[in-house]
Amino acid sequence: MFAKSKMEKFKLKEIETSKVEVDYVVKTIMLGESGVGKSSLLLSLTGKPFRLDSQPTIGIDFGVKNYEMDYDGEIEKYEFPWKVKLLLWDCAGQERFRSIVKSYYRNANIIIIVFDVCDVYSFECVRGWYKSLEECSDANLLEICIVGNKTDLGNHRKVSYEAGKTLADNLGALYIETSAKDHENVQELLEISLMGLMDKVLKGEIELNRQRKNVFRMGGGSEKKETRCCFG
Ligand SMILES: Nc1nc2c(ncn2[C@@H]2O[C@H](COP(=O)(O)OP(=O)(O)OP(=O)(O)O)[C@@H](O)[C@H]2O)c(=O)[nH]1
Ligand SMILES: [Mg+2]
Repeated sequence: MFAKSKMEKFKLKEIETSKVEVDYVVKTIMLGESGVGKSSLLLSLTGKPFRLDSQPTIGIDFGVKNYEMDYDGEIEKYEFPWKVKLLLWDCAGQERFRSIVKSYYRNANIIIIVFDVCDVYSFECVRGWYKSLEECSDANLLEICIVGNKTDLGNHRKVSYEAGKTLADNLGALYIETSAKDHENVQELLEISLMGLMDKVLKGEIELNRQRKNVFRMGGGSEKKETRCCFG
């Protein structure tokens, strides 16, 4: 699927501790209409059981994942593995929280826009969520992943894989389908988003602030920016 990029050369391993020094902090936000399953995806991502009675999010919820990223090959300038802390903001889909949610767009690195494959309206809203990003941040500096969730409800599906993929291609985004209920493709969702982001970093399309210095190889180039937190 990612044959032309360096993405397939990344090796990603989830690590437990958050006490290690990190190379990158990646801010990820999850958007999409109310009820599409964002909080259920967050539950699944953080190893918690699925809830049929999941309630609408009030404002914002939050999760953290830590990864070690290695690269199978030589890249001038970069020393691997990288320790990456991924901060995951689960935003309320309800209209009344829109202005709060928009205030979280700032300095985001990955945007995950979720729709429900059984709900055409939520799919039609994806473009609106994408447009809201353009108003608030530079969409070129982001990795965007569109997610068709609830694939376990196969018989009720209203949006085809092809429709989802075509929309994602048109928006220059990644596309993946998930089931938060069956925990299917959920870890993969974060992994492809993170690898997509880091692929752009390696290509020089996106610059992420490094949290610790000396991650560059000696003689392979110098740091352009001072280390500082990449959010806030
Ligand atoms: N069958 C099925 N149901 C799901 C799935 N994901 C979420 N649901 C259900 O969909 C409903 C809404 O899920 P939430 O995760 O709360 O939706 P949300 O996107 O966080 O909604 P807001 O917080 O209001 O924006 C709940 O009843 C969930 O149990 C899924 O993958 N499959
Ligand atoms: Mg929610």
